[in-house]
Amino acid sequence: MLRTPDAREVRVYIGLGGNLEQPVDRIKSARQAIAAIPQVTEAGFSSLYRSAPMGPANQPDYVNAAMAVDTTLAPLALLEQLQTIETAHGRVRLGERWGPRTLDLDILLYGDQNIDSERLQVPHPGIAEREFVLYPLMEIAPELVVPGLGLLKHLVDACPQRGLMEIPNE
Ligand code: 5RY
Ligand code: CA
Ligand code: CA
Repeated sequence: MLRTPDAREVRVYIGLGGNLEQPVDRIKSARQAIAAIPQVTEAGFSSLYRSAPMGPANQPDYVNAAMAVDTTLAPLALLEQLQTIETAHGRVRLGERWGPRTLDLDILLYGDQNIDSERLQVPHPGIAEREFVLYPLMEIAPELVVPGLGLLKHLVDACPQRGLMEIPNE
């Protein structure tokens, strides 16, 4: 469907992840929910990837993906919409930091903005060390410049792929 681009739209990259209760299905469902936000239009979606947990190790492997959207929502308004989708997909906030979760939606980049507030930091901290963020992003935005960090392809070159595996479709 052709759409008229809105001059106030910003290109945003979202990281999707999860490691509980059918994470592949949850990430596909989250993609539909994000695309269904009225002020959001999908502009790209990566393959799905499986990887061992970074941080606390005693939890299942994760499934991750990256999504590009165009939106007229302000950063915090978009964050609220994403948190509503996390909750609707069974996310409960309790227990240890960085514990297992059904769905995690992170604003990785919001246009060329650097945001450092209590509720939201963009670019997402740790982006340069996380192969499960960099490799999916590289698939959908190979020429991307990460504000403050430079060319995405250089970050990918400096980040070992470790056990990251692309999940075949269906
Ligand atoms: C490190 C610590 C905490 C990295 C480090 C977190 C995911 C982190 C994950 C995910 C995979 C977390 C945040 N050093 N591992 N660990 N995928 N989220 N593979 O989405 F990412 S907790
Ligand atoms: Ca929409
Ligand atoms: Ca998060």
